[in-house]
Amino acid sequence: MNQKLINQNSRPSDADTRLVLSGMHPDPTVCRVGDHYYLATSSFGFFPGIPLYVSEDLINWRFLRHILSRPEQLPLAADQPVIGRGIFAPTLRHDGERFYLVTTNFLQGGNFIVSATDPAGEWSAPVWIEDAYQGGIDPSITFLDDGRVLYQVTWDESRGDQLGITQFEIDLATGKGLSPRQHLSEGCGWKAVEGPHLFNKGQYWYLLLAEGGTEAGHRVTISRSETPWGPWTSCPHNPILCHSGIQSPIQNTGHADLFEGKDGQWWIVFLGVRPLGHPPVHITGRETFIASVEWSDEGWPIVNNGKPITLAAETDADLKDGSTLWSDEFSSDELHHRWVTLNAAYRSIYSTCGDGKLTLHAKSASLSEKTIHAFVGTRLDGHNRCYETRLSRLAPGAKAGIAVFMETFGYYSLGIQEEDGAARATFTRRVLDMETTQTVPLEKQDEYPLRVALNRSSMFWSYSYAEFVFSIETQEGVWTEIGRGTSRLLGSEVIGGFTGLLVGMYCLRNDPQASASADFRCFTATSLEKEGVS
Ligand code: 6LW
Repeated sequence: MNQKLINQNSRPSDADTRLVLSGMHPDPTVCRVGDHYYLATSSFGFFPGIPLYVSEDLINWRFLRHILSRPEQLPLAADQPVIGRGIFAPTLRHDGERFYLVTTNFLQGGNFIVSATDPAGEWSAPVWIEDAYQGGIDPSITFLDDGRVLYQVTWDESRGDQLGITQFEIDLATGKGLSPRQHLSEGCGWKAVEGPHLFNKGQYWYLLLAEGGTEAGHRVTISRSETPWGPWTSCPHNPILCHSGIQSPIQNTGHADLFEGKDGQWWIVFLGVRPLGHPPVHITGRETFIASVEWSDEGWPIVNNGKPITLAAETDADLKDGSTLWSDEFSSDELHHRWVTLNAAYRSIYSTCGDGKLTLHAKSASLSEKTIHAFVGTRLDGHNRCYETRLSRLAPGAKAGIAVFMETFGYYSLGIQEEDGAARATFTRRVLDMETTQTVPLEKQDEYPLRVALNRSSMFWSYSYAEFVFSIETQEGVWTEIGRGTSRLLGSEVIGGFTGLLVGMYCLRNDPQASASADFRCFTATSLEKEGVS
């Protein structure tokens, strides 16, 4: 990220709109404690869950830890879709002594609270909201000066109450409701009212909402009242952020959190996508952006001086200089935080003991099975990327390789298996209910260097339909393409859900009873030259 600081002492400008977290980082929430800003995002069926970042200048964000890092904090069901279960939108707040995070484990327990005094340390076990008050998504909390805590949640009619936002007083230590639930708002006129955040500024209580649904119509609205219980007056220039119908590389902007900076300047973090093609399809998930906020004389927030969000500075997510973004030598007995597993805690899937290799223990025979997979992936965070790994050992009966994965019904994979002294490579494309495989015989090799490249140049009749190209390096050092597939068919608009693509390593087994494993040596990510694979 270029080093230009967000100018803290002059009027913010376009230059102060940024892509903060690239790759899937939706539903951002921020709280400031002293000079530090803490940012967390939702994580669905990824384990570990809820990445937490810290910054002092709102430009440079350092990964601190995953808040949900223990299996008991994040029960996930192996047969459930990663893209639509697990952890939905969180809210992060600090009461002057302790950090609190409230969120939803969708259809696996519902809403719960975790907390910590030291954000970098272990966070507590979940405190589940008591049954009578359980339900809905996007919980949020507001600390009142008298020590009481208000809890807002997107309530659904299945609970027999009015659709919209509901509020009640809560005991964060027990998850118990301390006041009757009260309907708060049904929004400012658009569908799918969600992502509530209530805060006080001056004489007003402001209720920030996401509306329109987390697709092209997504938007942020705000209303205010002289009490935290309403009645509410909508902001006359709602939506305060919406890119529907706006010419911008960023679309679907919505689900936001508003906060005051240490110098009194206000900011908004929000989700958005960087789609490709027409109609737009996004593959890097909903990402986290930031923009400056001014307050009008009438006391209403104005995002980015009322102008559409543009990415002033070329974000490193799209650097096209062939530079190596990172390289993982698996030299630690802990996996780097960039890696996640799906619907299952880490340790049951891989083992690494810091001797320069990662061992995956097969759990399934195909990535299309609705079960736990020995798959370890990292978020795709740009449109010009090349990922390489070296498959250094294949146990008998194992087939392993590199994959681009959204869901069990949305992935491309290149796998190697060896039998009777020979080897073969299988390229699989699974898109919804269609699955194709191409198998080519190979020379048996001591090691199989595997590569997947995504480049807008290797296109499918139009510039902006980037393709994934899968290759193997032969013993003679020649990279040989085995298969390719358009990125479009793996986009969220095609596969569905709330996540983004992962790129990673996997190991499968032919015989469900047999134990099979594979070793991978190093994994490297490079940003590609625009002019195709170098
Ligand atoms: C999240 C809701 C939303 O809980 O999508 O875009 C849901 N907004 O607020 C999942 O991210």
